[in-house]
Amino acid sequence: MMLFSRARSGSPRRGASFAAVAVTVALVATGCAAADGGGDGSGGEGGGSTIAFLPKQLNNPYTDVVLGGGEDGAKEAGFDSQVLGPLEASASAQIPFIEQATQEGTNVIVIAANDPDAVGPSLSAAREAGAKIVAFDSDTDPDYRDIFISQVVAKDVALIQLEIISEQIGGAGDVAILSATATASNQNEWIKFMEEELASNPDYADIHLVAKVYGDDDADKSFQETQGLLSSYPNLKGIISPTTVGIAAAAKYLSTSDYKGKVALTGLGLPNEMREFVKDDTVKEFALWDPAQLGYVAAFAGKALVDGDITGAEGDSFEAGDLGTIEVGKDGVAIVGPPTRFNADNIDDYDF
Ligand code: RAM
Repeated sequence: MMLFSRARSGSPRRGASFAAVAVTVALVATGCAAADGGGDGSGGEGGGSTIAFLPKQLNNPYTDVVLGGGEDGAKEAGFDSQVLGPLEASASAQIPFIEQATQEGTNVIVIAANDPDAVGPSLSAAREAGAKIVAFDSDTDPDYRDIFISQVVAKDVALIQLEIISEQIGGAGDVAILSATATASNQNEWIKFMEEELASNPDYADIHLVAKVYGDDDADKSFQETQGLLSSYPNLKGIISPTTVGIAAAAKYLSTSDYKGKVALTGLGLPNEMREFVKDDTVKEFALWDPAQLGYVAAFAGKALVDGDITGAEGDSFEAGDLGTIEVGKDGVAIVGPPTRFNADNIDDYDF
């Protein structure tokens, strides 16, 4: 099977209208609105239950695709759904939105944490009020959530990016990482695995990580950080950007610079954002998963928690609609699927 059909929900048209709704919600969020469907915390068979999606930030095309899948999953699982969250991915910006969802009595909060600890106290208060907490994309400290839906095995995400950069720079040279925010747990976990692998795998003995910089998932800042890396490290052979915002901004910079074709770029990107840079030879290959699947599975995890079918413990399993049975592993982490490599041969097969 190729990619999940819900990739369609990330099409530019649908993604844009969904984002517009989401931004409106964010701007009117005051912390006192009533949730659709009441949300008395009693759960039941999904009817009348509410689910609130709280991504790292709203104005991120990756978020739009994730939420498109989340919205589909919520509908199939019988939830009334809403999206709320900040416009920038800063550590404490999510707290007022958690408080809002709690006051509204939402049954499930699905959160991609900008900081694993900063959101802890407000998530604990939400749980005390009866909400189930599903972390997705970027985990909280495990004490603050019932389950974490991880797109892929974290170490595999790290390894695939190292494999690609190594192939592109002939296994030797200086490389740098352009990340998102410095507190994002998903980014930091992938970077940690990359550093460990570089230090221990003899295949990578001649590759040196010379810098880690943070573009905060802001396109302008990521663009400037790329520029800074290239001027500070004249011998740089490659850049790894494990964020869709970062890799697109770095590709934009490289594509019109003298470094195009000389400095390799890989990481995690959206095919629709990276297509032009693959076609103009700025980028040879990058990776990702199907982000819509992440949102879709998170909604069904919320349903299984509300219905009392799972607690999020290792060994639990739940049904996730078209994606079948999902198993919960160690530390309450459930994995959605493997990463995919995108290059000139296959990029036109994907639409998200
Ligand atoms: C960015 C965000 C997100 C990450 C993807 C790959 O959009 O940092 O958290 O999972 O890239």
